[in-house]
Amino acid sequence: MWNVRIRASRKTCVSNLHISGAEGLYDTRELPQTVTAYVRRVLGHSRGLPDTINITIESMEQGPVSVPLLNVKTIRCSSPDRAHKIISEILTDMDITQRAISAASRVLTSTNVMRGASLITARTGLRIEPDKKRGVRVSRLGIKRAERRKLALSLSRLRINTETVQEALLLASKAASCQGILAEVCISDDPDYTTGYIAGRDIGYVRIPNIKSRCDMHGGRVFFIREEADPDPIINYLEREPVLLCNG
Ligand code: PML
Repeated sequence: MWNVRIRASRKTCVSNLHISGAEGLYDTRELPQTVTAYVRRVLGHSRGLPDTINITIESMEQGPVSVPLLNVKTIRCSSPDRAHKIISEILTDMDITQRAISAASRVLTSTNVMRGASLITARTGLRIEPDKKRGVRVSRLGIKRAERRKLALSLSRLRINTETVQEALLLASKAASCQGILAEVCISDDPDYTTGYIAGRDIGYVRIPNIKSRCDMHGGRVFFIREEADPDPIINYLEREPVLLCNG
């Protein structure tokens, strides 16, 4: 199988603005149409036209493992304060300490948004990702076309069948299947996107509306990891091991 990744960006006077990205795992015969579809997608993005498009097509040495998608639910939440309380309660029930929750909160409310995720130890609340600026990227994941269609159907029934939800659910499902990870919390850095989520093997993918206020520039992704876990295999799994998601 092949991992296809695309990233589109545009230089501005202050930074290199990320416009959009996508990735998936594909058979050889699917490559030409996939690349065309990805390029079309980044050219049609609401953030405007990119001035650079990077495409990586990488052959996977190892076959993918199959991982079930998490169950999705959306809870009622009317404000960021309420969201913080809900998230704290869920994490506390998982024996994640207040210290770790506060460390996560600092990452998620920083406007210095990391490209990848922070890894936070569940008891001592230490950030153990090797590169604090880049974070850890969840990559080498995909879904077969028939499974994508089934997913689209079930999300349509919930009226949330968007690319954003699909991509976030795929990523969260791969991460939740990693042995050392207890939970994930994610807030989009898009100032117009105010729904975030908390996810984990036992709780599923729990969407939280109003996790931030409109126009807030902060966001990010954190993984709470078992205190005693070795970070290297976790990072290797998240970043490098191919995973195909399927409907459970
Ligand atoms: C959803 O609505 O379920 C997706 C929430 C998080 C999106 C994070 C992102 O920007 O990738």
